Formats: sequence, C-alpha cells, structure tokens
Amino acid sequence: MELKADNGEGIDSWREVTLIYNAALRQIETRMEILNDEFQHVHQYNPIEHIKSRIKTPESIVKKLKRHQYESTIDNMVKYINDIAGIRIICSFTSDIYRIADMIAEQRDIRVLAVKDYITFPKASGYKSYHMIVTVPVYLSDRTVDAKVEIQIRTVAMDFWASLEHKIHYKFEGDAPEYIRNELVECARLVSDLDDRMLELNNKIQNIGKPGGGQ
Ligand code: 0O2
Repeated sequence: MELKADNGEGIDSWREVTLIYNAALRQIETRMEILNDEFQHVHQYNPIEHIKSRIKTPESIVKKLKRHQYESTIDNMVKYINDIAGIRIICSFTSDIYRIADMIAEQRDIRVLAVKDYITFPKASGYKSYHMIVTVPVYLSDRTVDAKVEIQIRTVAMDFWASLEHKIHYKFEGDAPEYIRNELVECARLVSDLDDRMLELNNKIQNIGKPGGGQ
C-alpha cells in the first residue's frame, strides 16, 4: 500500500518520510500505553512489559530494497518496505500476545493490512514473534496520511532469543556455522518450554484462593 495523503499527493522527501513515520510511531506507542493503563485499572494487571520503537536506517532500507530488486527511491521504500516504522511490544506471557493483538485490531482507525503469526508457526530457525502491518492516520496541518507501521509482539524470553539470533545473523551475514544454528534451535525450544511453564505457573497463582483453584 502506498503512503499517500488523502488529497492524492505522494510523500517526496526522506525528511517528510521520517516526520510522518515518527508521528505514526508516537501515536501507536501512546495508544498502547493507554490500553496498558486501562488494563491495569480494570484487571489489576499489565500485559505490556515494555515498548521499543525505531525508524529503520536509510542503509537498512536500501539493503532491503536491493534484496527485493527494487530501485532505491522514496516511492519504492514507502510502497515496498513495511517496517520503516517498527514498534516492538514485549509482554510476559504468550497469552498476552493475542490479547494485545486483539486490542490493536479493535482500534477504530487502525487498519490491519497483514499478520504473520510466527508464534503458532515458528520459523525453522526457531524465531517466534507475532507481526502485524497496520496503518494509522497521521493528521498534518493540511492533510491526513495513512502511515504503515510494523508491530512485533513477543514475550521477554522470545525477545532475548531474537536479539542474540539477530546479532549472530549479522555477524555471519546470514551464513552461521551449522553447530551455532543447531544450538539456536535448541535454545528456541528451551525458550518455548520456559514460556509454557511460566504461563502455567502464573495461571496456578491466579487460581489460588478461587473455588477449586488450590490453596
Ligand atoms: P532488521 O534488520 O531487523 O530490520 P516484509 O517486511 O513483510 O516485506 P519480511 O521482512 O520478510 O517481509 O517480513 P517479516 O518476516 O515479518 O520480518 C520483518 C522483521 O521481523 C525483520 O526485519 C526482523 O526484524 C524480524 N525478523 C523476521 N524474521 C526474523 C528471524 O528469523 N530472526 C530475527 N532475529 N528477526 C526476524 P528485517 O528487515 O529482515 O531485519
């Protein structure tokens, strides 16, 4: 989807691109904080541990465009790169991931363009995360622009794994030795087990004191 103003004008400079994507990131971040506060108020519980956001560097955008065999133009980056604006939502438990994704999808002016569920369908490398590409309206003085944002939702443990795997991926330029790849797959299995056990433990704790819920 092309980033176009609702008067049909395109976005034509890197400065304008960063201004708009930064505004989009701030909007999503604030909404997530509000939802988290409301959740705390209603359920006495915060599903979101913390939020990180970033604008992709021009070098990284150009690399991705090259990888997909597109010319490096502002039009192409806006049209084909879905994660120029990226936000990562880190939560405690796997069950929080879908709860947060639902809360995002229910926001009236946020449009979900695509979802990649690497939680239910992890990558062969062991990568787990829930990705949503959404658009959010950015209100400028003379027009409104729908800006694309990639939202990644994952647990603290998944994030720990992904950070190390990302570093390794870059260090070996995507061609890590087999014994390291195998070790990463094994670590991903441990991370999954840990997430399952922590969720189970938390459910037990929540049920304590409820009728039929243990001590
Ligand atoms: P970087 O360096 O983190 O920015 P699309 O964006 O939908 O056109 P893509 O990039 O295949 O196509 O989408 P996907 O699979 O949703 O990946 C988007 C981002 O998720 C990646 O951006 C990574 O940040 C992260 N990601 C995806 N797969 C992996 C993985 O196996 N390991 C880790 N650590 N991160 C992953 P970039 O631009 O590829 O990289």
